[in-house]
Amino acid sequence: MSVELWVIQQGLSRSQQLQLRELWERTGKLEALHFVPPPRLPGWWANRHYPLIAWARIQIDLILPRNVSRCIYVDIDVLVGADLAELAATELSGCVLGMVLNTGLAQKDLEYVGSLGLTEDSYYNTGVVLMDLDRWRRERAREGLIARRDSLPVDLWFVDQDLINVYFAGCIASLDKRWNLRDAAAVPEGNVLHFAGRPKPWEVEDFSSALPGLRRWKEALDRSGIDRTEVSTWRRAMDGAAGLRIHGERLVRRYLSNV
Ligand SMILES: [Mn+2]
Repeated sequence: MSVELWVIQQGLSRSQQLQLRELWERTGKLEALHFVPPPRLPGWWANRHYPLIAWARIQIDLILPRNVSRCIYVDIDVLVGADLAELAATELSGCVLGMVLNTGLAQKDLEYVGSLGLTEDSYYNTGVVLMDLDRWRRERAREGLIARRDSLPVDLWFVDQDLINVYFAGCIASLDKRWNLRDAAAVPEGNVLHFAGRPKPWEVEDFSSALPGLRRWKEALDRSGIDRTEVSTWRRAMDGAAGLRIHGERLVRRYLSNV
């Protein structure tokens, strides 16, 4: 089976893109590779923890061509140790999306999820999403999601994840937890490991005392031959400026929603 891959990215240099292309070409299974920027959205949808690019998954029909009828969305903070072809063939039982339940929420998070009208048994993690794109387009999901955002609080703790869960509530196919295993102490074999919490693998300084999953991420990185390049000062400055603008937009939005 061959794979067509779209990388939703901002600020990857030419040389980084080339390194990634060479890495995937070495598998002999790459059909095509595309580097695409995220479509635009209002700045105030971002927050301190989740940049605007996290929302790109709700605009998937603007990113992928019309002839793509099914796709798997995968976050950046994962280590895939299972055959995604098996996930791609999983039955969605008439649902637009399939996801893994976001179990193990802390008490304060459970209360927050409750404020959205959801429970631990109806709140899914959006780090890995199996999507029926034909149905998504037919039901005009992007337009519906964007319209629904306006009726939710300005501050969403888990941004796109909250909106997706509220919007698709009651019609999400529940996937086996191995497709989005949020446990850095687990091993990747047979799983999609999702480093949803902290630290992120790229924030770990000393892997010798890190959890097994994180150590395996480092081994995979070393095998890939990809440089772990520092973010340039220019890029940091640009991100800082964008962060300030977004913070300003959020303040205005909060003010407007209170008057
Ligand atoms: Mn993630």
